[in-house]
Amino acid sequence: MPDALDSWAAKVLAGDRLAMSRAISAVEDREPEGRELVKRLFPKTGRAFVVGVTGAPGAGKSTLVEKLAKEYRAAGRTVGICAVDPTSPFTGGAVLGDRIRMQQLATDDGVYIRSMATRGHLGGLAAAAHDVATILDAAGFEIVLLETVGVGQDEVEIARLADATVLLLVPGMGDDVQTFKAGVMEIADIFVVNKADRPGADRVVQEVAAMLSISARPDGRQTPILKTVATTGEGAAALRDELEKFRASAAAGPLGLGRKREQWRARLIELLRERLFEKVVGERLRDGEIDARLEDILAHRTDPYTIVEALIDGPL
Ligand SMILES: Nc1nc2c(ncn2[C@@H]2O[C@H](COP(=O)(O)OP(=O)(O)OP(=O)(O)O)[C@@H](O)[C@H]2O)c(=O)[nH]1
Ligand SMILES: [Mg+2]
Repeated sequence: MPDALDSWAAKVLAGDRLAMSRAISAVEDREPEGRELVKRLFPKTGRAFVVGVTGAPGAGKSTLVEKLAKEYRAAGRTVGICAVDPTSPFTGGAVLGDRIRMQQLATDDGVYIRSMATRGHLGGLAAAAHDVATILDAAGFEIVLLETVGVGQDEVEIARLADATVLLLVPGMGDDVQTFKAGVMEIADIFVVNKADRPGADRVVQEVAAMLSISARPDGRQTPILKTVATTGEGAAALRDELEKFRASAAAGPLGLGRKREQWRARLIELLRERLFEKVVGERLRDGEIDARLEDILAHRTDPYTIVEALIDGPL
């Protein structure tokens, strides 16, 4: 007999907005029913093209995402948008700004927009974003745009789950192109130099090109570098074209499959880490346990390795 979760899942699959919003809240809060829902939706997913849009705070991600969504709408595609904001939960001015900016899109039935904050839960951002992508995919959105702020681990995590990752740079970042290099530049499938109406855009393009020339991608593909003015929409059509080109090439070959395999491997390991940690914490760590153990370490009575081993392997 179908249970409440089955009918909830059926509503998500039918594109019911309220059911989707509740589903996203559930995975955002890492609630068990969110997991149960994802289990039911998963077999119906795998069709959406998930695009991660990432870059420094204020680079113009939301503005560009909105324009890109319009381009996809003009091409008849439905678009689900999720703006992940790890830094300013709930009250973030950026989130409010996004809402206002995207109001025009919000009246379009072929678009769904959601902002998400991580609320400091275990596993956090990437884990929830992954499930949100699954929900939007299940609800039938053909294109899923994930906006994420940050300059490090977050980008890498989003890149792991996206089918294509767009990295935004802006003129006037100075040495930032240098700092981006470590670990983040490699995740870009497409570079976008936004705010190209400002001086210095060409220099950024040259810097990125120079950097790319010394570190070729393992797949030998030339990473495109585009210029955009997100506020006017200039370059958004070209970005969509590049994304579609990338999609066609990546999906066609074994490279795309290899990427998926690695993404799911990383996802599985991440989930294992999350669940094992929850299990150990739930079963073995009593309130105050950590502090009690800390006393042993601070007094140099017991080393931290022994304590961890005792917590994991020792008697309950
Ligand atoms: N001159 C100019 N301003 C832009 C351009 N794109 C965005 N902006 C402005 O830059 C500011 C930040 O834009 P957002 O789209 O909110 O940037 P964001 O990267 O989403 O910001 P966060 O989500 O807060 O990290 C806004 O005032 C935009 O109007 C552009 O191409 N040129
Ligand atoms: Mg934004």
